[in-house]
Amino acid sequence: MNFYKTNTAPLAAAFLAAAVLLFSCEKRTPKDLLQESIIPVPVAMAATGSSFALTKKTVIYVQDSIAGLTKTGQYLAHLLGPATGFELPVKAAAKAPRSKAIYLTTAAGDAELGSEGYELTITEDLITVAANAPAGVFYGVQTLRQLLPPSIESDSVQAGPWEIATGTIRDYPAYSYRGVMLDVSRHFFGVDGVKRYVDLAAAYKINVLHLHLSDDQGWRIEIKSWPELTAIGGSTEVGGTKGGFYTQEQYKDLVQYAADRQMTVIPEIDMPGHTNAALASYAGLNCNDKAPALYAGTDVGFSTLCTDREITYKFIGNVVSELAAITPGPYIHIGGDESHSTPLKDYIPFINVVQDIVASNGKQMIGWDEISHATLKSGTIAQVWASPENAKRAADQGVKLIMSPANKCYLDMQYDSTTQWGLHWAAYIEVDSAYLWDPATLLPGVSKENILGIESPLWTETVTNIEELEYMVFPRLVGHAEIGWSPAPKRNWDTYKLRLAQHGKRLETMGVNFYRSAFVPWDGAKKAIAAESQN
Ligand code: TNX
Repeated sequence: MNFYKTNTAPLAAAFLAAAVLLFSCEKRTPKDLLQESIIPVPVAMAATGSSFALTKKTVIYVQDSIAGLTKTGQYLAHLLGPATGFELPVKAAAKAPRSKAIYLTTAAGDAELGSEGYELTITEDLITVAANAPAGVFYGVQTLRQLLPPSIESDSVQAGPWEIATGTIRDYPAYSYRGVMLDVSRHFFGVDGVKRYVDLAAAYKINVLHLHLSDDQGWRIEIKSWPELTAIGGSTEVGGTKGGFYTQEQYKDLVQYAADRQMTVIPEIDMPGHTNAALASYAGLNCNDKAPALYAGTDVGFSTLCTDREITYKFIGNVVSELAAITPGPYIHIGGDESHSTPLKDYIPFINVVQDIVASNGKQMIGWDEISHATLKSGTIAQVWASPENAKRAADQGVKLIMSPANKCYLDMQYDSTTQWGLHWAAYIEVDSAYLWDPATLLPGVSKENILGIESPLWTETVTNIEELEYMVFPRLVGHAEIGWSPAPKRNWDTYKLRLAQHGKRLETMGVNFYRSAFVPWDGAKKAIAAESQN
């Protein structure tokens, strides 16, 4: 019998419609997707005015047998669990489910989205996060997270309801490199603290964690072939307090934790300057064969590896090869900044040799902008922090740039003269100033084509623990995240500061110790409501 060709069809359809109505008759709260405070602001949004209700019956489906997706599905379930009290199951599905589900898929088949973009479609019955690759799904999940009330970030059960505005979001990043740097040398930060930092940064679609692992004040990564680096060089930090270091196992664990959040770890070993901790550990790395004392101050520019000794290059070769073996990402950062005790005639050949060492270990070299004095390979990357001339010289050599201008990006710069921690040699950087710049137009001779992305470094001469770290990082990093992700024409301080104000509640619920800048109307919404109720 061909059911659809008989005249019972209209009746059957009406019956079906009635059944659908009956089973989905929960009243949906009208909600406007365009009113939501999403950071970074997405490329495109369209609202349909209703809402999806997350309940204990919601199921998270991941497209069959894609490993990265299952992890992201579980990540989402863990994210939603504590505040909702729901134990949402994560199941594999060959095709899109029909209702009461969140569906994660990499079958978007949509070239415009690239490898990190996503399309998030929310109907009354179904949420779909579609991308071309797991990273895109992960970022779609971060956006979805921001569509729930701030109380979703609580670690104890909250009242709900958990309603998500319906509509569609299409989104992909302006820059492929969106980084944070943490200096664990001046003050050491343990694995748990760094993991928290990774979690917070990943929530804003940051995809690189650059670890500044060595400096004058401390060597922080186990190198099995040179054990004194950590035994001696890792023992102290600024102020002379006890230092610390990561074992290779701990580092690998951190790398995996970051990878599960779509973040690539870039290890930095600073050279030929900023090396007192190494020089104190091995006398032979010094031109006079004398190991200096450990250094717990905050001066820069006084130390250098002995650039004409064979042992120096054996040392670097061993360090780079051990690091390369535990670093799946494509980059090794070799510092190269402020080598004031290394004459330029020695510095240039030194950087050229180190560049070859990094390449022979299958990695691309990153260095601070001073490396532009050397002859750079096409895969090398220069990180701009201070000098427009160095930036232009690197761009003219055809290499890509990471933009970290100190007067905009340095998270150790004080907000204003009253800030308790930090320095101000480059600038005071208020929350608006950190946001109000465009990497593509900042420097003469440097345009978007030259730029891989942006990175926000936190130097820790004055920052000693996670609470202080959070205060310096938040909320400026949130603005940097928007600069790195959102298209320049979509960025606007007047609308951003309102969205950021809403995120204050999120950060608070996450327990983040952030700076309540007077330039952001944190309680503006509350005031508006209070004013209304007085009328
Ligand atoms: C400059 S930036 C440095 C660091 C300091 C920082 C303090 C750079 C490549 N070098 O050694 O920690 O200033 O703001």
